[in-house]
Order: sequence, then C-alpha cells, then structure tokens
Amino acid sequence: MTQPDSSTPPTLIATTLADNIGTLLFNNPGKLNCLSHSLMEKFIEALPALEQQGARVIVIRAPAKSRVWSAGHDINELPEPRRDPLSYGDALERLLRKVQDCPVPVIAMVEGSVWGGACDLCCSCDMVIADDKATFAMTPAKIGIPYNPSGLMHFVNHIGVNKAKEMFFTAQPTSAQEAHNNGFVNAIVPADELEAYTYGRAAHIARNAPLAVRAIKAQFRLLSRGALIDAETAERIQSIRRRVYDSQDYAEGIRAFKEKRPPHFEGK
Ligand code: YXS
Repeated sequence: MTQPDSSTPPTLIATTLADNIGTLLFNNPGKLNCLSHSLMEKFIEALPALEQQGARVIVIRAPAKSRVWSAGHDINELPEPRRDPLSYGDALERLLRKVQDCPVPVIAMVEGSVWGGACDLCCSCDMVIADDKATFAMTPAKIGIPYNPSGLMHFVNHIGVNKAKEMFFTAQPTSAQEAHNNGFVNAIVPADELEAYTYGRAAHIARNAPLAVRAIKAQFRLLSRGALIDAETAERIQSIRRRVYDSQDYAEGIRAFKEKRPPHFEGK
C-alpha cells in the first residue's frame, strides 16, 4: 500500500488496485478515521471507481496498526436537534447502500476499535475479518440517536435480535471473540497475520468466475431484504442468473474442472 506523500494534503480515502483486488484505505488517522461528510463523499466515489477499474473484490481498511479503525460518524457533523440524523438521503446511509449494492464482494479488514456508523459499515460489507484485539461498539443510545430501521435490521440479520439489542442498548464495545461467536465477524486472526489472511481470502474470490460471483452477490442482496420476493424480483433474479449460465465463463469453469486444470475466467 503506497502512502500519499507528505507534501500534498493527505487524501481522506486512498485506493490501490492489484491483481483484481481493490483496496480502499481510510486515511484520516488524526481524526480517528471518523466518517466526516467529506470522507464519506470521497468513499462513495472511490468504491464504484475501483469496481469499474476491474476490481473483482474490494478490501476496506485503516492504516496498519490503527488503534481506532473508525470512530464512526463525525459527531460534530450530526444535524441539529429535531432533524432525523440518519435519513435515507444522508451521507452515511448512501455510503452503506453503496457498499451493499457494490457488484463485487467487499471485505472489511479490521484492526482497532470500531464505533457507531462504522460498525454498520462493517455490517454492510460481505465479510468482516478482524484481529484479535478489535472491538465493535454501537453507540447511538449513548449519543441520544434513535438509529434507523434499515440499520437495526442490518444487525438483526447479522447477529440475531437479542445480541443486536444488547449492542444497541448497552452501547458497550463487543470483543472480537464475542463478535466472532455471534457471527458479526467471519474470522479473527493475530494482528501480524491479518493482512496476509485477508488478502489470501480476497485472492480466492478474485480467481473465481466474476460473473458468477456478481450474480451470487446480487441474489444475496435481493434476498437479504427479508421481505417476500414479489414476482418481478423473482424474474429479476432469474435474469441475473441466466446471464451467468449463458456465459463463456460458465462453460470454461465446467470445462476446466473436467480437464483437471485451473479455470481461466474472462468475465464474459
Ligand atoms: O478533542 P479533540 O479535538 O482532540 O478531538 C477528540 C475527539 O473529539 C475526536 N473524536 C471525534 N470527533 C468527531 N466524531 C467522532 N466520532 C469522534 N471520535 C473522536 O477525536 C479526538 C480524539 O478523541 P479522544 O480524545 O476521545 O480519543 P480517545 O483515544 O480517548 O478515545 C477514542 C474513542 C474513539 C474511544 C473516543 O474518541 C470515542 O468514544 N469517540 C466517539 C465514538 C462514537 O461514539 N462514535 C459514534 C458516532 S455517531 C454515529 O456513528 C452514528 C450517528 S450512531 O451514533 O447512530 O451510531
């Protein structure tokens, strides 16, 4: 990961792309990588740009050895009282949907403590891989914020209603081990192995058939809404799947398996 040079003001979000793996780095450690409007707008631009540049999987991370992965929404930028702090059009909600709707899998690589909206960001990712000292705290109740229905459902869907209630009601940090036990985190690894493990998982994803991976993510997204699937959504899912099983990659994947050789997927 190349760090921006000190002469120019640091970009709040730095991105790199190598071997079809995108990396999106929070680059504001002085402000504990808190989700300020300017950082969130840069994030909202950078994520789709990485996917359009050819990323088949994207890792979201903070600088190595961060004590705080992200301190959550910039509290100084929360709207004045009596206005909904987390309405559909607010930057945090647009950022979370950008991650959920990203056509390729997004992995949160977490070291340090994670707070508030940054926990919801982890929930919106497709996988969370953390070091054994990471913690996760949902603090709206501590700040007097009612949170919002879609955000609450992210946690209910991930860790179940009782553990979600405990996180929100206590507003206390959840340990990495507890987060792994309740399904919030896919894996915990020692800090010095975190990067190798995360990028190893990312490489497995990047080597698989991109159209199939995209179609599977799109189905997870549509099905994760939990509501009954109406006819049009069912047809939309079928059309997403048909594009894959009509593709050359689908034929290549099966042919390679029969010929006992690694598949070479071209995304078409
Ligand atoms: O006093 P200075 O100017 O140095 O600034 C301090 C903190 O005010 C600032 N800071 C923040 N500024 C804006 N928004 C934040 N979220 C935020 N967090 C911290 O950073 C400077 C260093 O903070 P300090 O002295 O407290 O550092 P520390 O090492 O003692 O403690 C680090 C934290 C992260 C444990 C502590 O700063 C903290 O608890 N921060 C608030 C975490 C939090 O509750 N985040 C949720 C934000 S609200 C949100 O995400 C959603 C809207 S919701 O609440 O609904 O989930």
